[in-house]
Amino acid sequence: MAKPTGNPINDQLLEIAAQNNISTIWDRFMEQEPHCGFGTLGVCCKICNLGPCRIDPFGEGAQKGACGADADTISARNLARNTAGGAACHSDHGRDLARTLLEMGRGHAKDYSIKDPVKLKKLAIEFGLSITGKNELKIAEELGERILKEYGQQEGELTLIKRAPKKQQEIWRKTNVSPRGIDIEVVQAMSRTHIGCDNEYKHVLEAAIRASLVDGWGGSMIATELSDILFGSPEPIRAEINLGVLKEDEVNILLHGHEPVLSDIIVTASQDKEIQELARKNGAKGINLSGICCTAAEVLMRHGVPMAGNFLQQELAIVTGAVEAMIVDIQCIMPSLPEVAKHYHTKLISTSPKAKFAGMEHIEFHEEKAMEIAKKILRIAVENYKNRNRSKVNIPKEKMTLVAGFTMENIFYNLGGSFRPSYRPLNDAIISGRIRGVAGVVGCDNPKNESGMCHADMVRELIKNDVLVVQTGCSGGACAKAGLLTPESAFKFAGEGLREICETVGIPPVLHTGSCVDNTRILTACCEMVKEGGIGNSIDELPVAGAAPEWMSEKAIAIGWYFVTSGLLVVLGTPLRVLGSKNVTKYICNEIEPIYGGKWAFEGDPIKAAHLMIAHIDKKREALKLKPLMYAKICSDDKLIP
Ligand code: MSK
Repeated sequence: MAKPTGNPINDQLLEIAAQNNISTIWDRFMEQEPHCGFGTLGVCCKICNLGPCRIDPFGEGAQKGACGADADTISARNLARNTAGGAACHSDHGRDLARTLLEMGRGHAKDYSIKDPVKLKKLAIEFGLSITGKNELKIAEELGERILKEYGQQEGELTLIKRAPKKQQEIWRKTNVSPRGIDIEVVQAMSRTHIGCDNEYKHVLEAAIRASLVDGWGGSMIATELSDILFGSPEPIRAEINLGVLKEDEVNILLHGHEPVLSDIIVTASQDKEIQELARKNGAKGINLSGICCTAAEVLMRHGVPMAGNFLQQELAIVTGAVEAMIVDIQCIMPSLPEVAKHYHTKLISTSPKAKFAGMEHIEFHEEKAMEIAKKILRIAVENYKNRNRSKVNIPKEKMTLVAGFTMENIFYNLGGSFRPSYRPLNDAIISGRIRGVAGVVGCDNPKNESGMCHADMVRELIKNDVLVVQTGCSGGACAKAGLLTPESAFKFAGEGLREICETVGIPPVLHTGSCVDNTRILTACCEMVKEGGIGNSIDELPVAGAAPEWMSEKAIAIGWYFVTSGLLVVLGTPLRVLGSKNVTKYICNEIEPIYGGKWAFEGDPIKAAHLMIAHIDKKREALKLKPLMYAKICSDDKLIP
């Protein structure tokens, strides 16, 4: 059986899995140990068929691959390809939303509508369109076309780059990384890293940086904006989280993946009288939707749909024996799910034209027939309720309340109060020393760590030291389960200064801002802080830092890169796979800072990592000559942190 995960609910379900010979991610992870040292250090090259080649990290064996590539070239190329993979995923997510907007505007996707017309018009103007005399559908059509053109654009610059402070834009132009179009930079990161192409490591990393910038200031930012337009801009909303949200007497349907195009329609379809009636006919009291991974964040923020679990809990959700159907689209969906589901009645349904899973039923989703397909899937789930084997049901009792749904715009109001919609109060709180600074704690959960504990430990340490925390993705879920995402948690965990602000404004000390693509809300919030003035003229001057304590996906690498090259410190819980190259490690962890203002750091201990971020924030405060902290007290024993 898998070793204890540090999370009692997971451990309880893992025991049931073990009794039934069900293999989970923790078992398979252990089977992989010890992990390949060459791969871990980034010095294994599988790019061409001369290899696989590897470099001896101890300097005794081979120092060059068969083609002559050394550790610097190999690790830089691997990192660039990982970044391109992450950027591609996020950008494709944005592309699909642009296509939905376009099809809706053309009248082909009638089940969708414009939920935030103000944002639609604002974005259209930002993209250079005239909106005078045009109705919303026409604007949507033109905006969809205009955005899709940006994917294929071959020269010039991305439109949304202009949101960044002038200094960041100038740095990107001067260092030749300002992205031309979305697809070209991802393709070029792949072509430059082919055998015998780009091999000077700093130049190779230039391709990685460009690819990451098309994610942060392109594909992901587009995805966030268009989701708000199509599904509504989130507002703070109270909901519940953890596997205890599953219900004994209702049809439990899990929405898992990333793109809200289907999940949002399923929420509407689940309220349909015919579907509700069908649930009752099948003996259930109703339909209980809940989410896993970032799809969960999308429907949580906009509809208050509970979040059943994070990435690591997707198999365990099935092990509860109470799930009638899990509906998946793309990203972070384990291929192991059909194996687990064989032991239960759970139906697994894949829906994206981009992803099929061996052993899953595939019902392909198309926007033109959105509601029809959503209802078809719901009927399958509802009719499966009668097949639930009560003797196999083990729903944990634990669940927690959270408040989610903070955005760049509504933080604006929350921090300003209804009569002062501006970032002024936030900037003033930082200037006066009530709040030390802001930290973005984001990313996945990973069996290398203790199931989300790293997130919660890090965040508790940050808020204790008056750092306001913003979160996305599974990291937000982990902290919500630890009870950190309620206004009340300020009384329990926050330092005095941060507590005062939370009490006055009525916000939690930890703000959930959405899914992985919504990390761009953090970028735009940074831009607003700069615009508001008083705490720096560019992102790199802000007392802000970021972390991904349990990262695992390539998307996390792309996200980290765009934060670093936008000017922030990013601390990872496990290192990027570059340690086999001293030069690449030195470059991305030190030498890059004077160029872009940000840098990477690697620290496995979440408390020490929190103090790296606090030290960085303090350094920025000092450079800005801000007032001393009002209630400052970093425990002296924490001073051991560099
Ligand atoms: S879902 S990328 S495990 S945050 Fe976005 Fe969670 Fe990481 Fe997937």
